[in-house]
Amino acid sequence: MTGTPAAHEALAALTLDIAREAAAYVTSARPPGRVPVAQTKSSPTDPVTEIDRATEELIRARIAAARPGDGVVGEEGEAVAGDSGVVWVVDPIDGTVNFMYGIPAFAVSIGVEIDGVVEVGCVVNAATKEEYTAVRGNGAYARTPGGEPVRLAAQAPPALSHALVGTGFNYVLATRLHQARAVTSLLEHVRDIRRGGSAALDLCALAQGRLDAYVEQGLKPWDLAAGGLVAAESGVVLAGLTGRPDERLTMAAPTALAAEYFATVRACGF
Ligand code: LIP
Repeated sequence: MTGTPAAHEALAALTLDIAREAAAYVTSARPPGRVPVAQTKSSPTDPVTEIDRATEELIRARIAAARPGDGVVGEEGEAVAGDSGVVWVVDPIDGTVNFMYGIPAFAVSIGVEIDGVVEVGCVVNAATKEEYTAVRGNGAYARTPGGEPVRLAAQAPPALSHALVGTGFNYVLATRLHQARAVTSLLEHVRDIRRGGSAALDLCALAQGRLDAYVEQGLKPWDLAAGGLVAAESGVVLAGLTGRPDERLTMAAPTALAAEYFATVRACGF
């Protein structure tokens, strides 16, 4: 039953409901000024706030109430195996540093895997309430508050030299320095870069035509699951250094640009 189109659409509706509720909580719970750090993780500049944790608890509670046999993999809590074949991949606040500083680019990102394949994705920018949704094989859509869903089709620039590239830098210094050197090389080949601070929103921006390409090293499954499906369903090709996108490297570009862009990224030493 979980594999039918009707089941996917029902999962998509539930995912959007949960993401909307979580995004509303994120903004309602945010105090004025800078949000205090509760703990750091991979490095002293890799923060988690109490609101990250509380938001993931809210999402997990809604999933358990609606679909008690499903598994959950989340950024802030222990993995839950489940026995339904459905696993929820959750980043309660993607762009935590942006959230801390009050930069309006932080998102609730929820992907839903069925038998190991992400079939549903939802990214809600908690600051702007822009929503991005995708069901595998049924396209990707963006919706602004009060508006109707608009189907997304990624746009390729006229040439690689005109590509606006989204990227990010890792919390771990050694990885960040490696990325900085590679981005410096890449800048010789493209228009410019933008560092938005949320992988999920960067991938949705690519789907929406606000970026032409994307590259980042160090993404976790919860950074990539939902935004990666939105991008793929808008006509974006995603790849890793030697195959599928993963933590080692995630590259993304519209089909017409992909081969040249991927070769250039590899040549720049990412
Ligand atoms: C963030 C990613 C972003 C990356 C940041 C961080 P978080 O996830 O979405 O692309 O550059 O370093 O990893 O930590 O805010 O959930």
